[in-house]
Amino acid sequence: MRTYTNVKDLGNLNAAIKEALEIKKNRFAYKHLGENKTLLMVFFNSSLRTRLSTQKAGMNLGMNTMVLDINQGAWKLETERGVIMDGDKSEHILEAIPVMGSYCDIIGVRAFAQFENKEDDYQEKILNQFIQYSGRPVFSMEAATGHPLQAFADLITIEEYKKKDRPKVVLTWAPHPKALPQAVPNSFADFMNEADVDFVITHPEGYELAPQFVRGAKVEYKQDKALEGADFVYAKNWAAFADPNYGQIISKDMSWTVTTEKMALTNNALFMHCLPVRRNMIVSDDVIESPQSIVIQEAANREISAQTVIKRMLESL
Ligand code: AN0
Ligand code: CP
Repeated sequence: MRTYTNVKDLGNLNAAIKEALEIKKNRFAYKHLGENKTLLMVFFNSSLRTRLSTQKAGMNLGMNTMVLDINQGAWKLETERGVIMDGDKSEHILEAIPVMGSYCDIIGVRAFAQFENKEDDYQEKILNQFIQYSGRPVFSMEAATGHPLQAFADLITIEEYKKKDRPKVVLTWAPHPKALPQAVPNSFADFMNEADVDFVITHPEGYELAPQFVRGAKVEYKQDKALEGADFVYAKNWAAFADPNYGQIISKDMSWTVTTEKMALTNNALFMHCLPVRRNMIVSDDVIESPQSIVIQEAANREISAQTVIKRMLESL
């Protein structure tokens, strides 16, 4: 595997889930693969889970791991060609990327949507420059439009906890004080559309996601109706995608918070969220602390999704 940015990069999804569950049973079985190999993780944005789980995955595989926080201690990077660099940016990304590539064997990149220009975000300008210029296999650790390590971990979690063959999985928008990217819901939809689940997306009008991710999924504007019979409730906030409101908050409707009353509409559903989560905005204390909440188990599976992807990349070196 040379790139990991979306569900298609995994090939056969059932085979990928099977491989992940085998890795989970014995996570040190492939320690020889990473001997004398170096993983570089480059962060343009903050992280708790991705940073720790991906580093742990690399270590499980016997790799040396290095972390670079671009905004803390590295030179500020210019990302556009043709700019006269007389401002605060000391280095161009077109030198920085091949230099980073020269010190490692595999690169993970976190570079969120900047919400300045929809085309730049949806063309994945930063991630694609790493793919093009690093000379190394590159995986997304949440880029502008996707978070495929999260969605793969989510799918593994659903596979582990489902009580029926084709569970109903509901992705629900929920309120949040800040404008958040569409990366997590995009990738969740990308994966659920390929998985053996009954997938429904619910959000207030105006929060429609990009059609290339929604594809054939059911979209229901009434949250209560969408939640009926749900086996999994996956909550997430995102800012508007549709023009002219791209990147903006158009509603903070607190009636969309996932509460005990909302969970009562479901088929005793399990509650999921990628974390970090703002309590009593996205989800009530009672729901996230209830036995129905599997957010911690879901986060733990980030180590497994990362390890499956890095293992495949090591095998392709
Ligand atoms: C980020 C987001 O919504 O994309 C990261 C989630 C994994 N969340 C925040 O910035 C709070
Ligand atoms: N879920 C997730 O990616 O968390 P972090 O932003 O803490 O890495």
